[in-house]
Amino acid sequence: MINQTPTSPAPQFSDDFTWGVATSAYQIEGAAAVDGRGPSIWDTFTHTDGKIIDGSNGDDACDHYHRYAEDVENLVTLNVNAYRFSVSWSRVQPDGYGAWNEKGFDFYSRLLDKLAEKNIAAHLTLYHWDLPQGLQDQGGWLNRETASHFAAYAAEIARRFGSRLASIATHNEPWCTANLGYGNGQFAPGVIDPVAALQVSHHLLLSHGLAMTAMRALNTPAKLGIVLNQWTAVPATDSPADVAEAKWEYARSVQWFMDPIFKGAYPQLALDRMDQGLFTVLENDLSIIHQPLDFLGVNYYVRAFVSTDNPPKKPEGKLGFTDMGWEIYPQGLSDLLLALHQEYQEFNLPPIYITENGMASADKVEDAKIDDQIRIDYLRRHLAAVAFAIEQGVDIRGYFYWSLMDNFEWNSGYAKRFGLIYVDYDTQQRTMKESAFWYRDFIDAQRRP
Ligand code: IFM
Repeated sequence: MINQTPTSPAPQFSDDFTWGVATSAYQIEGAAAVDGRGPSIWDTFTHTDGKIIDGSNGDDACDHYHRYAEDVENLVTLNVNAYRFSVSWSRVQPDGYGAWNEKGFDFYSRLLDKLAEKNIAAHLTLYHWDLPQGLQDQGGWLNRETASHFAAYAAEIARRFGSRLASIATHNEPWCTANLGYGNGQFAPGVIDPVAALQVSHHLLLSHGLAMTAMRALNTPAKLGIVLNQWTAVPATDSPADVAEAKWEYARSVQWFMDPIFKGAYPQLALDRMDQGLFTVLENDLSIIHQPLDFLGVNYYVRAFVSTDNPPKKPEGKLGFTDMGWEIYPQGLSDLLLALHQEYQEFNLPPIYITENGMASADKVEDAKIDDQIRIDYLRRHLAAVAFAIEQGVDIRGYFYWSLMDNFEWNSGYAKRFGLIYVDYDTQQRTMKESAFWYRDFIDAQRRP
């Protein structure tokens, strides 16, 4: 078991370990209608009454579009050697099909230049939830054609930028796109239809496969993969009902995306509990989805604590809960990594990057300082969990904290702060939190002989 006490000796990672922070386009860029960017489903959603808790939107966000140079300087201060960001599809192709927008590409080119100048490896995500509204108007991810448009967009990004990128991930957390975007409607486009969510999850996987094929055909030097949000599913009690429910939860969330990619089939346990007639999978789809990856991105925030009681049992939360109400449970990260290793190693599991891990806390500026000890403790414990998994033989190559700076937290608006850097949204001033200094020093200590 890992020693989760904060006083345990700091783990030592290899010299070539990737240390990074992550962001996504809609959450930080702002400049929503600047230089020809087309609207995305998140523009539409945030401008619909009642969808975002604090009534806010990403029109300005962190104004990263104009302040990217300062933000890259902050990456340098943080000591990271990698930066994970996403491209706003509608910035580079306003409708999601048809004409490209050169000014949009120019922005990402400027960002890549700046990162290269500072020797920071660029890890690009193609789709972090912001579908061009033009494609939503044609049915969005429920329309199979969207997968082909996505592959064309992927190829264009790889063709233009592939040689300047360390990696390209097709999707970020397709589970969220399907289940929150189309299942419970909490995210854009706000559809509440679990059957549609199932079809969307398949089209997302199909689009991943088509994009991989298109980018491989270009021989892009960037490493290619996908980023999945994952968790272990822990039964609340030993009762057969809770144990069965936990297995089902793991099958429908984690294995639902992992199995088609690595095994070429949807998990039988999940299929057994759903009406297979509900979604359409064409004959070659699974062979398109099932192709080798150069890396797997794992985003970990919380375990699933599964109970059949009504209301469901809650975990004790010995280490507390984040400002999102998510249990702080670092052991879940090592448990998850070991479970993935065990199940998928024989199915060509590639090197893993922890592409997101982080917490929201109710940070306050006091005497020009943000003393977020809770985040330091969170980081320390989760890094210990990563180190433990590496010791156990899991091939993990990097860790990206979510997020570089506070930003637009989807339907929670600006109320939830995940950043290492505090953002004052009135002035756009960035201030390093104590956790930023801690992360900087931790990374520095890893590089010492
Ligand atoms: O902010 C999100 C991010 O966009 C995707 N993963 C989870 C984060 C925290 O909720």
